[in-house]
Amino acid sequence: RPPETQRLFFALWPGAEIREQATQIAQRMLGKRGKCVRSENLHLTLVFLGSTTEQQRACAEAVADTIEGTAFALRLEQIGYWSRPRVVWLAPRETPQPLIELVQQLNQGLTACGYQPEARPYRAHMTLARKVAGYFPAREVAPLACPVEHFYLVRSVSYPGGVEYQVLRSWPLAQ
Ligand code: 2AM
Repeated sequence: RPPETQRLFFALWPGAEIREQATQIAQRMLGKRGKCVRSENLHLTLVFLGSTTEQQRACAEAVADTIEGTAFALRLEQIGYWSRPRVVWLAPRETPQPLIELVQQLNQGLTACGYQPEARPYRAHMTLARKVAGYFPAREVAPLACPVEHFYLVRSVSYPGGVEYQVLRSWPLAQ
């Protein structure tokens, strides 16, 4: 029998207020176009681990324990559209240096756990809506200022009605 696995990822998880505001932006911009991500599910992925064994999970958590990250502020202010996955996202215009370093440290450490680092350059984004058909023009919105003081290990559980994200653990970033 193959080992049991969980679908995991490291993420930033903005507070409820920011997620509510992001949902309002999404609903205002998209109306009935596409399927808006529920407020409780809004996040920014740092590193997608995918299918993970118990052993790999322990390894990934040990890597996270060694991270020396710094807290930072995210300004979410750009809406964009990726036509291939058909998602509309909200993102910072510039990726803060501490965020770049956090993702780098995670990717570097995680190679020892048997993960293939993402080949594409990191693009911090919060997916607001999926299955958005047709062109959706990029635009700026009033910035959502988002203090980032932790990062999280999250499990994605799919069920017939959709997906649920379970936050498994959090790690603080130094002030
Ligand atoms: P997305 O929002 O751009 O779709 C949980 O599925 C999280 O992991 C989502 O934020 C999703 O990004 C990301 N994700 C899912 N599959 C992925 C993959 N193959 N590579 C990178 N990120 C992925």
